[in-house]
Amino acid sequence: MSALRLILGDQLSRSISSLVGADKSDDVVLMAEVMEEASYVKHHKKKIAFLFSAMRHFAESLKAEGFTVRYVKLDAAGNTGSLGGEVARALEETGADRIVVTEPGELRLGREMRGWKDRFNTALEIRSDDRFLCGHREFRDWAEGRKQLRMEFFYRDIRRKTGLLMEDDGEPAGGQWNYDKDNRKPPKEGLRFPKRIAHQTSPITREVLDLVSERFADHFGDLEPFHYAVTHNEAMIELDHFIETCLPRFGDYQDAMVAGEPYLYHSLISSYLNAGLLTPMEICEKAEAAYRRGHAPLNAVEGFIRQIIGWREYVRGIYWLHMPDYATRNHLEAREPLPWFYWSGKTRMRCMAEAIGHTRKHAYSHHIQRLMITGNFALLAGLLPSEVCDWYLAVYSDAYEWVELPNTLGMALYGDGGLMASKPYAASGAYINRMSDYCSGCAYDPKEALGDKACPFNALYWDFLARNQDRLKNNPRMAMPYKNWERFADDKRKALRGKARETLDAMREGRL
Ligand code: FAD
Ligand code: DLZ
Ligand code: SF4
Repeated sequence: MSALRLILGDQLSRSISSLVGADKSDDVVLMAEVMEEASYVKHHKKKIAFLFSAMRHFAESLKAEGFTVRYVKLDAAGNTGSLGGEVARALEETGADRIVVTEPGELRLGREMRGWKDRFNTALEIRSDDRFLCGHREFRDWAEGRKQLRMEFFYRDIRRKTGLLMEDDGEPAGGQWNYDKDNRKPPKEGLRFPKRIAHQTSPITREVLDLVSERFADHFGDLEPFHYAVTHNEAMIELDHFIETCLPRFGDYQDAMVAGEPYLYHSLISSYLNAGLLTPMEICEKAEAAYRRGHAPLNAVEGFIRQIIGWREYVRGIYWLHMPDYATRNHLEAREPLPWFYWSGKTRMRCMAEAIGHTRKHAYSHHIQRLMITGNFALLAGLLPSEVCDWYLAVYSDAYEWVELPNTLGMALYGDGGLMASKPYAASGAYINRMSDYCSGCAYDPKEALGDKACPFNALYWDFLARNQDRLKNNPRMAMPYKNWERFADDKRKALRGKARETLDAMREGRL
């Protein structure tokens, strides 16, 4: 009995469950670069290059260990273009009589896989993905009977379960679970950000870059320079560098934004973690050790660990609990098509141009840019959630539907009506001005809501409140903004709504 063990592009972990119990002398490991996965959305060129190169390096490391690996390159003769097609070919050509695979991260592929048993008339074993700290059943049990699924309570359970930042007496380190109140510093002048690691281009990566440049020329984003880590070792080097140079200030400036600085003190590990080059516990244990040896303060380390064992696990839980209908939710009935400047980056709004510019160049922007700049604009302008979600899924190298969708539809767009966020993350230019240095170099004025120079976020913010009043006014966390709106004279309210209409027209006509 030989097994065909399929490893997907985001399953590049030596500990992946599909390899457990593998027989090196009999089994065949299948990995395939296929057009279907590379184009179900038009992924950023860097994302494709990263994954293909990381897949090829991972395959080499398995071969070096003695596995028989059937690696199908995108341009290989006979490549059928789909995972199902490659499984069919491999079954036929290797004589394997069963398929072993770890469950995929996306519902779309999971559904297809479940059909393989009948389609190929063969035994099929779909194993759970134990790289996550919280399994599907555990999340369902946690969610059952709760009216609100707040991340904070879920996170505390995972802290207890993993023992991360816990003291012997069962109390959280430092006596508190969450130090976010210390983590909202605006950028002060003169902050200096560490230079990031640029990994060398290996011959494998060079070959992949040439392939991507030829085959995906019409996809979004700059392919080169390309400095991503593409192996576990390189990703570990990057993680160590983050812990030594950035983690101590990660918390303080987690919400800050600075022009020309795509990374600040962020870790840049999401692409590696989501593809499997790193695992959550190895990251968090290193971060905790940095706290225990006095290298990084608790607010930084707790904040960082919370993102990984809290937010990341929680959004995955939400995705699997509420799919497939989650993807179609549109609580605020937003209908506006995605404006072209999300792709071109050509807009006079400096904050948007910065966030989109970083995205084009690096297939990366940090969390607060995703949430409070591009996400906030989409929320205020009422952009269609499905188009916004497709954009986020395409443009970031860490994007897979299980993590992208809840973050975009739930957290940024309030499309799930408050399942994830206790209130919409709607903010005017004043917030962006406080948390960034963007506004000083912008064509618009964050202090103006009316007139030619008025910051577009301002009138759109008031218009957002006004048009969603029926849906949001009873939310206690929205009481203050609605009080402010109601304090305005009728004339001012009318003028603001008129200005919002003008702003949307300018957006549609490419004049923003
Ligand atoms: P850091 O700021 O250094 O954070 C450390 C790690 O925590 C990240 O690497 C990531 O693994 C995890 N993390 C932090 N916040 C979240 C979160 N909200 N959800 C899940 N994990 C989190 N993250 C993705 O991995 N893929 C996505 O497709 C994605 N889409 C997003 C879309 C929107 C609209 C928003 C608001 C957020 C999205 N995020 C996504 C979450 C977050 O923005 C990124 O994980 C983060 O910016 C990655 O950069 P970093 O590695 O430097 O993160
Ligand atoms: C994202 C991606 C891309 C671009 N290409 C491939 C590929 O050619 N082969 C593959 O096995 N996986 C790829 N992936 C990752 C898959 O899309 C991912 O496994 C599913 O979306 C499930 O998360
Ligand atoms: Fe963005 Fe408004 Fe500031 Fe310009 S003024 S950078 S549009 S928030």
